[in-house]
Amino acid sequence: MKLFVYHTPELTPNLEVPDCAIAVDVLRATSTIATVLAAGGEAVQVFSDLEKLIQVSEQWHPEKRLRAGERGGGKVPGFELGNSPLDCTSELVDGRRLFISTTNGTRTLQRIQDAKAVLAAALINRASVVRYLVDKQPETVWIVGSGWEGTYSLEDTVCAGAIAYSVCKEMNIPVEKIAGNDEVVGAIALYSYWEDNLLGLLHHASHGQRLLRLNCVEDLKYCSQTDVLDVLPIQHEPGVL
Ligand code: 3SL
Repeated sequence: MKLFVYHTPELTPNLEVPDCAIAVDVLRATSTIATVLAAGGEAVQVFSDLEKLIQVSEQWHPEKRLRAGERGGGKVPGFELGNSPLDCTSELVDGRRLFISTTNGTRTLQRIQDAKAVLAAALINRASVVRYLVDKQPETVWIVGSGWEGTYSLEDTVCAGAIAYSVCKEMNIPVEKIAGNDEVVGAIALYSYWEDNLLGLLHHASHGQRLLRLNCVEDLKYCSQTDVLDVLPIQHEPGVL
């Protein structure tokens, strides 16, 4: 297995398709997706475009769907949900499909949707993703951070590092054997430094600060936990996990 970390979807190679691609958006899209599926959501369907989301979800029974839209951290007017995983209780999501569009995370999932296997990872479901990689041993794996509008984000890199670190540990192999690019080594170093204070890192990160200005302190707490959800969001058809 060779792991590659890309800090943003734009940095992924254009003409290659990996065996497995993992989208990461700790704050907050992939944390929300994992939460919805763990809470009994029927599926999550992702869109980069709000108009398209509305058009496709219209074909779904109103009682069987939920629409979530986020732009700039805030909820899109007219949608039932924004992008807070804390709103995704099992009472609300059980048996329903979530149609979601966010600024960066859903774009990442769309960018990698042609990979042979597509997963969504956050800190909260890291162990499930690692278990999948160790069991299936895909040859090439991309871990793709969502960043913020094309720029680097600390929280996605630390999660990429948490995944890579744990894969090395579970497989008992040194990082040099598994790292396909330098970013893997950098991500593991970041995780090793912040491992015991991930909440501190999220508070320090620029998007964490943006969310704090929007009073989302509880979201940061929730998203900073590791391995608390046993759920593997995996794509069944393009854009649907
Ligand atoms: O950028 C995204 O996809 C979102 O996760 C951003 S937010 O955390 O909902 O503001």
